[in-house]
Amino acid sequence: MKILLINLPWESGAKDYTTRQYLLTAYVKYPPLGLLAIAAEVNPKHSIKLLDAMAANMSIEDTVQHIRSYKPDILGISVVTRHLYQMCVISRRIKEELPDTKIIAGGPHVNYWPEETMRLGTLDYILPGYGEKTFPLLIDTIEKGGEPQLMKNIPNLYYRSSDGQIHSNPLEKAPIILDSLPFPNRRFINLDDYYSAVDRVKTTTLYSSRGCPFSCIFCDVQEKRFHYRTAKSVVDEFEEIIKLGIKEIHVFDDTFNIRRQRVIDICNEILKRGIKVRWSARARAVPFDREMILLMKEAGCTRLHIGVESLDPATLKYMNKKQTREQILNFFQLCREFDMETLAYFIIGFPNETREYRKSLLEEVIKLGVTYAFCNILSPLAKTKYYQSLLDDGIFKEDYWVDFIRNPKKDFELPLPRSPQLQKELEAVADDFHRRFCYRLKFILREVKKTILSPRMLLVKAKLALLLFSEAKHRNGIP
Ligand code: B12
Ligand code: SF4
Repeated sequence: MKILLINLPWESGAKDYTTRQYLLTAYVKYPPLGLLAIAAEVNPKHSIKLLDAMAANMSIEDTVQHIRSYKPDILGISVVTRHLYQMCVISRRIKEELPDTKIIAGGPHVNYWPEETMRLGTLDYILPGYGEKTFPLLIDTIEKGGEPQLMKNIPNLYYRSSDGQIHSNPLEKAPIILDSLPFPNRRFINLDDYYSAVDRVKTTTLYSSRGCPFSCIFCDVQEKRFHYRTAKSVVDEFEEIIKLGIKEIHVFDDTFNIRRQRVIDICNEILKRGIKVRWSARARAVPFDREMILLMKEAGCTRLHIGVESLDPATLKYMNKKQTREQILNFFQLCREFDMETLAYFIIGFPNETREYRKSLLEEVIKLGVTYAFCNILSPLAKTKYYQSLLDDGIFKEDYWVDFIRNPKKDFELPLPRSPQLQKELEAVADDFHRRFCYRLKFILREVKKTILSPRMLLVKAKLALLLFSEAKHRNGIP
């Protein structure tokens, strides 16, 4: 059978104001690990192709044309909530034009809203949860004729019986230790198509764990159990990736260092095998200590990403970050001491945050010695405590996300949770933050030095710098 897996295009997706729109596509293009993971154990007798319409900057129409000319027997779509409209348009068009193609959706949106997604009526199957084992099972069952009674044996599956009724099979909990899952199969993509603006050389991502037990009020990572690979499995994947010619690995976990001992074990395993590769990870400020950073450094870790969010103690408390200002300062102190690069994310726009705080933020960030910094704007994402608080307090009169999820609209935009003037001010602060952070002589010289041997990465960085400049020209400074 011909299977086509797609990552949806950006066009007409729901807008939010978390990250400034012009930065979204310029900064990062990373591989769709979810699609690569579900493809890994599909019987090799089937032909699988992957279309990353987002990375290829394709339009909805281009994507439909591509699917139509490929004529797959099975179309698998990975869906995030913000791309639900694109999913509906594309799957409806394919149902009309290729009625024999079976369409299956999975991914973060489907995991959160399976019933509602099935009710949209454009899909044959919905497969929430981890798809590594269930997707190949569904393919085999469809190949055998796809009778509804056979579908009963596929965990998590939503399907229709012959009378059109929706059925769902019981949800199977994913294992806590993920070593039995295959590694994402990276041969379905061209690794050269992916990069981030902070890379120096050819890089790719891996996940060593999934889920985060914390409950920051703005965050929609719903997977609250921490699932992880053991050190052996993580380092096996490092070795597999190195064989693909990759020189730098970015561990894209929700939070890499939740378990201190696992971090230590991974570093020791890298050292034991004598692996020489640069790597980076997404971390929290706790647990973090001298022994840990020393070992990480020895094992090749060169950069840590951290969601600082705020440097104001009251705001940190309000957002339930479970990370104090002191712990954050200690994190950066250790990173400076051990010459570990950092990429820090900040969020502005929390209630009670003062204008003075925002004005002094950039200066504080520079003092901390942060290597790269992002300033986002607080936005009420679906299923977050922050969004719920806006509903509870009557600031939002309707459940706009639920309306969108039941009836996805083109270019959907949530109403602002604050005055338009304040929103404008926050946008100006974020733009000014990025521009002034990047337009420092020290920063520019360091970036050029780091990337001088990679014309491709120099070009990515130059494009980003131009973008920051042209955006700044549209503004007259912070109101
Ligand atoms: C890596 C990552 C990225 C990377 C790569 C994105 C990509 N295409 O994969 C980058 C930085 C580019 C990115 C961008 C964005 N991301 Co992102 N990202 C992540 C992150 C941290 C890890 C995803 C991952 O690789 N997991 C490991 C893989 C193996 O798991 P998985 O993707 O969930 O896939 C499994 C299942 O979901 C399922 N599955 C997935 N697809 C399919 C398809 C089928 C047919 C089937 C059957 C099953 C299936 O099986 C897979 C294997 O178990 C998650 C957080 C998280 N923990 O999920 C956020 C997350 C997915 N991103 C999110 C968002 C919002 C975005 C953006 C829209 C942000 C923005 N404004 O630009 C964009 C658009 C992304 C897009 N269209 O894919 C949200 C989605 C929330 C939601 N409700 O939908 C998440 C959950 C983070 C969050 N809470 O905010 N992201
Ligand atoms: S922001 Fe980070 S620490 Fe907080 S819940 Fe989300 S993933 Fe976990």
